[in-house]
Amino acid sequence: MAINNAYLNSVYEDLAARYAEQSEFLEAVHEVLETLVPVVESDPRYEQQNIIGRIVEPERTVIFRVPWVDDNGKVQVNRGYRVQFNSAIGPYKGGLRFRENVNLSIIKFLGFEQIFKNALTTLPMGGGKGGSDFDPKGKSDGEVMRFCQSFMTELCKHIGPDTDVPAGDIGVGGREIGYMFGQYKRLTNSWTGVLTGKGLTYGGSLARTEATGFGLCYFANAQLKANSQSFEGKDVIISGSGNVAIYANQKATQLGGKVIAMSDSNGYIVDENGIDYKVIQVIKEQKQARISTYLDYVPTAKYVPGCSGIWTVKADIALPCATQNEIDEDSAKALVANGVVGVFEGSNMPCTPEAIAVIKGNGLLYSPGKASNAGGVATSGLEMSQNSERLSWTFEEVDSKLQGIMESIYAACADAAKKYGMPGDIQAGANIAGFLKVADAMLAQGVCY
Ligand code: NDP
Ligand code: 2IT
Repeated sequence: MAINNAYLNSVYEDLAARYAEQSEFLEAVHEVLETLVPVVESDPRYEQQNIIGRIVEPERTVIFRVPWVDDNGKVQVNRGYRVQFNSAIGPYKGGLRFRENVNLSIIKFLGFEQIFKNALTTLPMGGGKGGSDFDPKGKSDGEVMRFCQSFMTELCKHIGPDTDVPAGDIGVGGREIGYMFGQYKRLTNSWTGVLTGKGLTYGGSLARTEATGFGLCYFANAQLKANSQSFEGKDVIISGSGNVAIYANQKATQLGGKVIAMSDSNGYIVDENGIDYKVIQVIKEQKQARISTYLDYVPTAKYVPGCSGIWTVKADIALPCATQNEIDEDSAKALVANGVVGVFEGSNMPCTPEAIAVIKGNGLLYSPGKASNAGGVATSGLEMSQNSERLSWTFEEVDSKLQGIMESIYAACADAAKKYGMPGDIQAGANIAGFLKVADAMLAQGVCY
């Protein structure tokens, strides 16, 4: 759909023609640009200095071969990516995703979102993202280690504690970070905080594991509270059963909600008595098993194959925490029909544009991932601070900083939305508040990138 401003629309059209095959990237850019109309119309410098044309193009993109030897002695080849999108306000920062469907479009959409998300955290971090079309699922520990070592053998040339600091994302957890950190150290002969999400014995931060899920619920709680609501007594759907989903379950439950449905890429479970996050931890973190095995622990629960049906479960709050475009228009309609009060995004870009229109059009509360899932990268920023000062903070210290950051992100989004004439529109507010910080830094630094 055309953007209602000639300059923004021409930048988008140019991008759409140049990168026609990058559908996820174009979706993410369009979503941001259409909310920036009042911003570029209120300050001519953004157009004069072509800030939009610059912000949609990565500063640097690295694509590389990742060869590794599998357990049968066969030489495998995967592709590695690192998109260094924007360093105006700090070193590039963002996760690494290891999943079969990873391609340049997906890494660029994630890197683009990361620019605004990182700005919202108030910490000095630029935007970047990387990954590979390698999937650790079904691979042995040895295979994962050899892959991670090979991946880092190239990536180490492009990153550094003051240059670019990767972390985890889908398919990259503590194990993968550990193997990559070890290889970086060996290749550079230096111990630095070059990755976040590290283990607690070697520079990791307490509460980083929990941070994205906890942060999501702190954000949702702030938005619910501003609308005279809360988690108390509410039934909650959480898609996914990975890092973000597990700790979103823990915090939503602590805040008085009951998590009745969770999923993986094969199907979903429904347990009307409430899903204990500790059971999911055992299934996913210890056994690397499928969510269907939940029935071995709770035989009264129900398992349904296929992922999208989870949005038809009757509940009050939806927390998508799996992947992009997991809620389409029909799923959004099902949420509306079931009387859901709010959709708060834990995953990156889980709602399609059509789904967002249905959700917002029907008056549901809605928070975009770049605001409500920023707790993960914010706590990565806190890990970087601890590494720099060679100290570790307590769980309570990190958790309370996280909570403060999430509440201030909510306030910044709400304020920006109000200031630009869209009160209550947290999606527009997030894009505007994130953009203003980065754009003003780019203006101050001249045409350097
Ligand atoms: P994990 O790899 O720990 O878990 C991902 C979960 O999502 C798994 O349950 C996985 O199922 C499911 N999933 C993945 N792809 C699909 C798919 N195509 N359809 C249905 N389910 C799917 O990843 P995270 O929890 O770390 O990440 C989840 C989301 O949160 C991603 O969008 C990520 O970008 C975002 N995010 C993560 C942050 C972090 O700190 N980790 C920070 C901010 C955002 P299966 O087991 O079958 O693969
Ligand atoms: O999408 C994200 O914000 C992440 N995967 C976390 C990035 C980070 O650097 O902690």
